[in-house]
Formats: sequence, structure tokens, C-alpha cells
Amino acid sequence: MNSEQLFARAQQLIPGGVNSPVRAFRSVGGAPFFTKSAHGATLTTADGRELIDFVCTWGPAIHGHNHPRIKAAIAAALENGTSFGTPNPYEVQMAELIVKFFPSIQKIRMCNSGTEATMSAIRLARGFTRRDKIIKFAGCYHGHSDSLLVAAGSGALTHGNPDSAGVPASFARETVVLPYNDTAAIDAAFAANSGQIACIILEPYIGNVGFIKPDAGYLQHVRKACTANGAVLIFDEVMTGFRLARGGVQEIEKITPDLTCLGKIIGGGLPVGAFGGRAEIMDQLAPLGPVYQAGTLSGNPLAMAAGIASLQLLEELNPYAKLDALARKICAAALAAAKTKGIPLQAPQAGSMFSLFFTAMPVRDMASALTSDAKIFANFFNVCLAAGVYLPPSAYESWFLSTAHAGAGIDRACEVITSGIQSL
Ligand code: HOZ
Repeated sequence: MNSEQLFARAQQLIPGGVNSPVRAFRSVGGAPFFTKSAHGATLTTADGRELIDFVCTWGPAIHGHNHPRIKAAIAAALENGTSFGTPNPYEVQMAELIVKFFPSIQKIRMCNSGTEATMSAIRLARGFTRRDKIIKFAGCYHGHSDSLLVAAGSGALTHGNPDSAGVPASFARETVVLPYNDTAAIDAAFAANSGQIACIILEPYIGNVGFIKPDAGYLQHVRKACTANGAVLIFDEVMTGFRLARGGVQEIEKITPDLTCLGKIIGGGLPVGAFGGRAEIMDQLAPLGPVYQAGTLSGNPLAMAAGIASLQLLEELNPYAKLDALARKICAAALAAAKTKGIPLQAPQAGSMFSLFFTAMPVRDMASALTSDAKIFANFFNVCLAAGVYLPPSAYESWFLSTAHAGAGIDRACEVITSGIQSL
């Protein structure tokens, strides 16, 4: 079956034909393609097309798709079985690797997705502080648990449901939503909710409303405010952990959060999440403490083996400067084309994450991200797709690069992006 036939069948069986909303292409128009295989920087569709992929399975594929080392690690683990329901040696190796690169993490618990990681970290922060309210920032997306689907980015924003139906108003009331990059708003929220805020959770560099970086000193202010008010600081580094530096944004910005959520790269392309941090907080988890969290497939041997191989490759290759150079090349090509054509464009970037916003306004929060012209983005997306370059199918998602993009892939992508912008 080709993509059209598969999508027709999928729509009869799966809501919207997809198992995660942003894949449905609703905001860019047209129907999604189905992927048959993926190697390096390329996806091969069910229609036999080869596409240069700037989604990288939404972050995990930092070494490119189907890397031989990761494949071999999964194959070796498979010889011993797929799931044990007991502790296994891989979990200890994974914990050692994470703790080595994230000095803020003294203890870590594995789970199965980023959503589980953030949901559990919040429960833990509430259990530790014995407080109920949390602070999150408009446009930050931390997975799809109830208290976090308030002013959420990613697919929730893309499809017009940043405050999801099905979240009880009483739950949402416990979530205080603030604009990102606004220090005064943080101080005001702590003053208005004195002694009630369990934690601040944020993507330190946002990847889910497009890519946005903090103003100088902003994250330092967040850290200080949490300390001063006895609130737990949770960095959601599901996207940025091991992607922008081995130790994530906290290494780049030299900030020590209390808890960190991880996922994506640490699973090497298999389903994984993790949350960890100060031992004093982590030891509140069952079986040591009163905060409950569990999972049949947590620490799954195949996922651990894939993740360990992915992290070991990062340790060996230290590819961050190379990835940064690739991303800069694309952003520079896009900005140059936009300037020639007289189209306003912003291209915030750090390492292998960036976004193109079609707006004249510097993008530093959700409100400014929403000034980006979504219709222009949709045209641009479709022109690039027709020319063999697959971008995130939403104006409000980050692009991701892999080491496999180096060479011909990046040159071809720059050509397509340049001509795509010139055609708008
Ligand atoms: N929420 C993910 C992007 N921020 C998309 C996941 C997917 O569709 O695979």
C-alpha cells in the first residue's frame, strides 16, 4: 500500500489516522507520508521517495537513523530476552552514564516516555514539598499529563488546544502559567502564592513552540527564585539533554536544577524516559519514600542497550561543535534567502536545534512565536517536501539535526531551503 492508501485505512482505525497529532499534517495541509525505513539522514516513504529528514524522530536520532552501533547493541541484547520484570545490569550502566554527565543528578529513575518523566517529577516535587501548585510557562510542552496540558506547546498548540479538554478545572487551577523570559512574572507569582508553589518546571531552552532561547540571566533568576521560595526547580531536558551538550542546557548555562527529566536520545530510538536529581528528593520515591511511581517496562533491556550505545557514541565522538556548525549553515542560508526576498525571518538556534519563524519580531516567548506567519510556513513546508526535504510539520516545533546530515545532505538541504524561501 502507498501512503495515500495507508492513510485512508489508518483514518478508519486510528483517530485522525495517527498515533500522535502533529504527524497528521493538519496545520501544513495535505496528507502525511508513511515511512517504510530510515537510514542516516534519510527517510524512505511507502511511495519510494527519499527525504532528507530534519525531524530526526523528534530528537532521538542524533547519530542519524538506524546507526549500526545502536542496531548491533539492540541485536546483542535481544539474544538475552526482551523484558525481565526484574532489575537488569543495563539499568545500572545507564544510570552510571547519566550521572556521569549530569552532575545535578545523584539518583535517577528510568520510565518509558518523557510524559512519564515530567508527570512523575512533578508528583515527586509535590510529595517532597507537601505543596500542590506548580509553575509552568506558556508554550512549554511537557508531555500530556493533566496538570501540564495548560497553555501547552507542540501539537496541543498546533491544533488549537493548548488547554486540553478533559483536564478538570480543579487540576488546571493548581497550574500557574507564566510567560517565558519574564523575571518579574516569576517574582509576582511567588508573592501571590506564598508557600504554595511546589516547583517550577520548564524547558530551559524551549523546543515545543518552535525553538526559543532564554534571555541572558533568565535561567539564573529562575534558579534563585526557586531557592528563595523553597520550590523545586525541574529542568525538562527531554529534548535538550545529551543533544545540545552531553550535560544538556544545565551544563551550558552552569545551572544546577533540583530535578531533571530526560528522554529521546537516552533511548537511542526506543521508548524511554527518566527523571533524576538530588538524592534527598529522589529518596522520597517508593520503595524508600511515600511518593509512588512504577512501570512494567521501566529499564527495559532493549531500550537500555540502545540508549547506552547512543550515549557511548556521544562520549566518543563529542559531535556538538560539528552539529552546531551544520545548524548555523542552514540558518545562515535561510536568513540570506529571506533578506534577498524581503521576507521577515527569525532563526533562533543552539547546537542542533533551531526554528524558522516568519516574523519581524525577535522570538522570546509564546506570544512572539505566534506572530510567525503560519500560512507562509505551511507553503514553505510543502515546497521543501516536494523537493525532498522533510521539516517538522508545524510552525511550532524545533528542527533537529544529526551527525548524518554532514556532507551532501546539508548542501542539498541548503539549496532546497534557499529556493523554498525564494519561491514564497
Ligand atoms: N510531541 C512531539 C513533538 N514535540 C511529537 C511526537 C510525535 O508526533 O512523534
